[in-house]
Amino acid sequence: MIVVLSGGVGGARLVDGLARVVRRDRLVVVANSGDDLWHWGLRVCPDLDTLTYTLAGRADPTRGWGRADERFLALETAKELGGDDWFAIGDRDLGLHVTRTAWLRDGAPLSEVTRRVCAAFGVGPTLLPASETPWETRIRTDDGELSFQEWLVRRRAPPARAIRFEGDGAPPTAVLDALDAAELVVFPPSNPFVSIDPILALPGVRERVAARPVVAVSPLVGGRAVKGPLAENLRDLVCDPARPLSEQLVPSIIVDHYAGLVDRFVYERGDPAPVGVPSLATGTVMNDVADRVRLAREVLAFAGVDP
Ligand code: FO1
Repeated sequence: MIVVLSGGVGGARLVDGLARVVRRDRLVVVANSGDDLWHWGLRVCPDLDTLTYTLAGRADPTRGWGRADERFLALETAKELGGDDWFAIGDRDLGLHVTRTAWLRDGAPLSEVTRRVCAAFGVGPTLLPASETPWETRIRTDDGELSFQEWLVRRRAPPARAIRFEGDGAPPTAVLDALDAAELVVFPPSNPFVSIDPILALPGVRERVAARPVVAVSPLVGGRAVKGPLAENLRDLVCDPARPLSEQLVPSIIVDHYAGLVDRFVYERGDPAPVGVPSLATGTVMNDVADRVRLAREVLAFAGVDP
């Protein structure tokens, strides 16, 4: 079994590459639940949905999240009425949230709801939410604590002073079983603080991951995050204000964050090599499907695992 712990866009691209090279019954993908929210009275699970849409070939190719060929007529109505319009839910996407919320209200666990969605959309690998129950990432800012989406989307990522996870998070049994059976655990190029850490913080996860071979792919390229607020998180949470940022936003900052967990590290060719862990320098930016497949093959070969 190959188990991937993933956030949204960056993670989903490598997951898509892995899904194209690994036998479907050998790949388990665990989606971060910390970004999930109630919006318009509906349960919305952005990372789970980004992975679902990407694996189903239905993701919007430019935004990376939400559906391709999307329209926002419901959002327009909400705006016209003076309702909440800061979080852009598209009409096609809305259909998933309505259905998921109804199934959850009928008593189905989130993992079962996800199984039904994946079956209907023809998703091959097993996709699991990291938590069956709400497990929210909370960001402390100078103006108080915010939920993840309020912080990222509504407030446009003001400096994060601390991050914590709130709720009675509970991984589905299938997540723990998959980790127990994992030949390899993969951390794709997702944000360590707000995508991977929320999964690792769930009961039973970190110790299982630590007992398995782990390969991580750097989410930093040339001192920048490929997508999202990672560079700002690093600057605000771990960098030394007395030293130039350019010296610090390098792959080793990610390796240090994952100390004790990661056995092998893949990073962008041309960036400074991290110390203390076997590493592979290659092209980590995935602009098209060929890049996703090539990187997936390279990660597996470097980890010594057959697809
Ligand atoms: N990201 C935005 O920047 N603005 C949005 O309005 C927005 C809406 C949205 C709706 C559904 C969904 O699944 C994702 C959405 N995202 C939006 C992306 C999301 O905020 C983040 O990219 C992920 O949570 C981080 O992985």
